[in-house]
Amino acid sequence: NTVGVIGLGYIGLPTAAILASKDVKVIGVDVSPRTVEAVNRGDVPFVEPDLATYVAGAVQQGTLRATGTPEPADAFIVAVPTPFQGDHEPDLSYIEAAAKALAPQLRGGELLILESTSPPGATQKMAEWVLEVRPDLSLDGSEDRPQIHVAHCPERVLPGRVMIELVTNDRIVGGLTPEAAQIAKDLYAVFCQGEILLTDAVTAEMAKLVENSFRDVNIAFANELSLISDKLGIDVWELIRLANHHPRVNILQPGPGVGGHCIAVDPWFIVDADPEQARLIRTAREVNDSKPQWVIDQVVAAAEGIESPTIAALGLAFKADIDDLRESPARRIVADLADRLPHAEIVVVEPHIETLPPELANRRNVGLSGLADATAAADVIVVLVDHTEFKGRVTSLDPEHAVLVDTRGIVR
Ligand code: SAJ
Repeated sequence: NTVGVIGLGYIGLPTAAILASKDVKVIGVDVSPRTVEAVNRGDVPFVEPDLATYVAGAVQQGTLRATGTPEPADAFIVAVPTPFQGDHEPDLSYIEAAAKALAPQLRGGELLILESTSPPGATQKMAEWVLEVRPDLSLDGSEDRPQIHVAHCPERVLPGRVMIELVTNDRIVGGLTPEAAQIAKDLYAVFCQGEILLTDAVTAEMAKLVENSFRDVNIAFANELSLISDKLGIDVWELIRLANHHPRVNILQPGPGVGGHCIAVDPWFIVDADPEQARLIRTAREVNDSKPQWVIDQVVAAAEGIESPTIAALGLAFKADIDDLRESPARRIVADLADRLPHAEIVVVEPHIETLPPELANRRNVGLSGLADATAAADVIVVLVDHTEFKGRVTSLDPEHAVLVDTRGIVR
């Protein structure tokens, strides 16, 4: 059996590599020549624990190779980006391009899986794009036209644990037909040890979006509590810790905003699908998206009256103990502070990186430093990420010496 994986990014490449490690012949397809060359050398163009070992092994065994255009295969897995555009409308252009690129390779009988996180109806849409190019095929074998089997199998792996969670997580498989779901299940069973649950395509699409929206709404609740607590002069971390002693209460943690490329994006797909009724989901997004501005205002207020303040910003990553800076609220907060306070010196402490990202590196008033130096010199300390390295090391600060804005509650 041969599987074509379209899109060799954070999800496509791990999936291709794990299938190839199970002796499935995998042809990885990517529009970036850099990615294609890297994979064919046995290299990985981004950091994910253990992935490099899998890729190098599979390329050496001859079970994985990469190319720029799709080739015939028994199954195709589409794992391309689904960003949003304009007023948070899903942009399916990458799915459309992938569908139209693989369509000419179909002979009939193939399995076609959409893995990208997608708005409801995207799997059906992908099938329609394929049939536009190939009106000689069908989804149900009607009029004696050869059939293709189309399903949606959203990924749910946590960055940093991808190679483990690909194997151990339960998996939802939604078919445009029950037969398509069953055939897709057989493919995932090659490497997935979790339960594989069958449903229809739209339910599978929504399940993925709902999982991330659940988390977003609950983080928004915590973030809203942090604003109310600030106004009432109480410690939100103590408040949540106490409330969570109730056997049926489990409040998440407030922070400087919600980052990453999933939780801050996926809820908008539900809002776009039903703007009138998705009121809570939209409000949660707005609450979380407005949190960075609130943090910026707090830091600006703390620095007021100091002629050329030094601000220590602890953390740039989008969450604790990773080096991933994409869609990070901390990064946005530091950039905005540099604009708002041109006379301040902002000293960033981020133990997981060696150089600042470009938009911060070329600013005159932003630099990178170690924790001890940064906090010793600071007039204001803003904690943006709860990295393990910071815990217990910011506690002993003298409040007379610096004002503390702790968005993660690590200082007790
Ligand atoms: N955050 C808080 N407070 C919390 C928990 C998280 O402010 O109590 C913030 C984090 O700091 C971060 C953001 O939320 O900025 C997202 O972090 P996360 O750890 O909640 O999630 P991701 O984006 O790393 O991964 C999520 C996971 N989804 C769920 O847990 C429901 C993962 O399983 C998905 O596969 C992934 O999204 C995805 O690709 O969709």
